[in-house]
Parts: sequence; structure tokens; C-alpha cells
Amino acid sequence: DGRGGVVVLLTGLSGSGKSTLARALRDRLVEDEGRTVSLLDGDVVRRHLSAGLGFSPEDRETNVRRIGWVAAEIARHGGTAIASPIAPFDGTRRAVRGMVEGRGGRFVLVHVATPLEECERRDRKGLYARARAGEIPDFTGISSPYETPTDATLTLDTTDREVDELVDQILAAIAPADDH
Ligand code: GGZ
Repeated sequence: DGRGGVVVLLTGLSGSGKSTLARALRDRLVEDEGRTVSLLDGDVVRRHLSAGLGFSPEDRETNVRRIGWVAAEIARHGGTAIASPIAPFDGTRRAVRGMVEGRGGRFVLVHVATPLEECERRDRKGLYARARAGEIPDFTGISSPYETPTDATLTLDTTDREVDELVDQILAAIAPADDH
């Protein structure tokens, strides 16, 4: 009936617009479709579920796998989960896909592919400046890799785009091809 469980994972650099899109998507799903949505917000996840983890490759892997586990569990019960970690590693993202699909959920990977130059120009939290100054080790895009997804359902660049229009694209990508 198109109401089966789904996990939307927004992946991309810091400042790419993932959280903004995740929240706007949540609002639209709740308002337009009356769904219950679990938003696994990056900040909240790192304060609670992943408290104590840093940004080494190992800690990022653990963080994203935890998010995936929770999201897969939500989808298994027919729910909708939206998560927006950087999730820089292809292997980890594929592991999350496996967890979700293995438990009968649909997995929609959205690559928020706003270019590094634009993310750095925004630099809302001043993190890029600090990373360039060598004050933040392992900073994604500067001193830690971001592996571009090759299995994204949708690739978006938020540069000069309206949030509403981008959310429309995500909603279209989520709309089930009723074969799941
Ligand atoms: C990347 C970092 C780092 C390093 C702190 N590298 O823009 P933000 O601030 O709010 O989002 C970033 C957030 C990334 O955490 P994630 O849990 O999404 O990362 S991962 O999926 O890789 O586990 C940024 C802040 O944390 N931040 N240090 N070194 N981003």
C-alpha cells in the first residue's frame, strides 16, 4: 500500500544542507501524508546514541552503523526514518542498506552533493576555517575523505536551490515503485 517501512539516508559534506532537507522532508511527510517520522538528527545522535565517539574512521563507522541499526528497526515495523549523517564511507553506507533491506525496509540514499567550495563558503559554524587552520584533524573534505556514492537514488546540489523544490524531488524518489 506504499506505507511500508522506508529509510531515507541523506549523505554529504558538513554544510551541504542535509539537516535542513531532513527537517523539511520530515515536515512534509507529516503534514501532507500524515506519516509518523523518526528524524535521526546528527547532533542528537552524537549527543545520545553515539555519545563519546569522535571522527576517526572507526568512530564514524560505528556512528553510522548505529544510526542504520535503529533506522532499520524503525522500517521493520513499517515506520519512516530519516537520517542525515555525513556517512563518508561507501562500505558503511552499503552495510546500512543491507541492514534495512535485509529486514524488509526500503532504503533511499540521497546524496546531497553540494560542492565543497559552496559548503566552505557557507561555513555556518566556522568549522572549515578551523579545519583549514589545522585545528580540527580528520575533517571531512579537508583532511578526511568523502567517498562519492555510486548507488544514490537521487543526487542533489543545494546551491541556489529552494528547499521546497528539493524536498519535492526527494518525495518523488521515495514514492514507492510498488514492488517492495
Ligand atoms: C566532519 C565534524 C568533524 C569532523 C565535528 N569532520 O556541520 P555540522 O558539524 O553540524 O555537521 C558535522 C558533524 C558530522 O557528524 P556526523 O555524525 O554526521 O559524521 S559521520 O557521519 O562521519 O559520523 C560537523 C561536526 O559533526 N564535526 N568534527 N572532524 N564533521
